[in-house]
Amino acid sequence: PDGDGADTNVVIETKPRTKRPPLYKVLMLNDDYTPMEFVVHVLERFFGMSHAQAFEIMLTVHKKGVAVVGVFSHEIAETKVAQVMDFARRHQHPLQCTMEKE
Ligand code: TYC
Repeated sequence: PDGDGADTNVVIETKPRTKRPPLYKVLMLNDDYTPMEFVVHVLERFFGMSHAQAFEIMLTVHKKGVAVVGVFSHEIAETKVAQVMDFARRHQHPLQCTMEKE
């Protein structure tokens, strides 16, 4: 029935995969000069943390050198980093904030 034998009825089965967008960790880095209260304020203001939460994370960064302060889509992570870096620069603090793919 297929004439010359060419297959005219190939079914390619693929798993129905829904691809989620990659997530990015926003990291806060320790330094020797930025005041602790400033970092706490940044975490409250830009990451919606309570004062107690913010203080705890700030101390983790202070002691360990770095901590994840949130996980977001690429666009939101980029915005958070830019907001923190701009706010720190405007207050002349060397605070560093970066992002990396999860
Ligand atoms: N190490 C700073 C100090 O002793 C405090 C600090 C904490 C700075 C967290 C940056 O991301 C940071 N004043």
